[in-house]
Amino acid sequence: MSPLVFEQIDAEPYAWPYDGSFSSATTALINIDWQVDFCGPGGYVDQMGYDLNLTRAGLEPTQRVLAAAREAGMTVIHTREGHRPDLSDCPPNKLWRSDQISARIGSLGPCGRILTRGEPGWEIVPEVAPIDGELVIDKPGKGSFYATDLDLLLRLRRITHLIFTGITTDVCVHTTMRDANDRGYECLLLTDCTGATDRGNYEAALKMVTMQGGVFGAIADSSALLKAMSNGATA
Ligand code: C5J
Repeated sequence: MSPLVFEQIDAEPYAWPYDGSFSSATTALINIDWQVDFCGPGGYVDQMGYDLNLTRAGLEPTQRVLAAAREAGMTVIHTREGHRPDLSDCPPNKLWRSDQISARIGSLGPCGRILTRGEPGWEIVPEVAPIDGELVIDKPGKGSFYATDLDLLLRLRRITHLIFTGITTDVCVHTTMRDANDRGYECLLLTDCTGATDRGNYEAALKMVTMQGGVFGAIADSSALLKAMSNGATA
């Protein structure tokens, strides 16, 4: 498939990307932690007592973006937060904290063992599940670069631009976007394709991106991205 080039999109605080256009060959869509544990009934977030409507809100627009990225032949990457069944990659303080809020990592809940690889709660929800050929990154932490081969995979594909969806905005999405920005990737976060366990945190996390002229990149509604992607031209 020939690469497609797309024009800059309406974004805050600058038209994204900074370098004028983006290409299906050098841009990756990164879907962060769309797992049952973070947005499904009986999962980790539900066990902690947070409102699932907040973390599920971005699912529908993300489905549309995912379909457009697949059609354009963009690299699509999914991430999953979770630990080895023996919890040998789970820092004791993370384990302890989860216990304090009655959602101990590795303990049995309605969706199997909480935040544990291979369990039903750890799976990506069907609406945005990976298909054959898409990359899946398993990570023990909040950031997607820490203790994973994500950076290597991106560099080998000569990816320079990253578009983010996922949950939660203020935790795994932010940690990953900040790290990606430090590594020189040009980042865009889709505001309607992400959510947090708290509305104020979601809003604050979006605002933080826009400070200092785009301190970690830019934010935009998925409609702006889809508009640009519907007008792609071959390079
Ligand atoms: C959290 C995540 N919130 N995926 N993980 O613990 O954001």
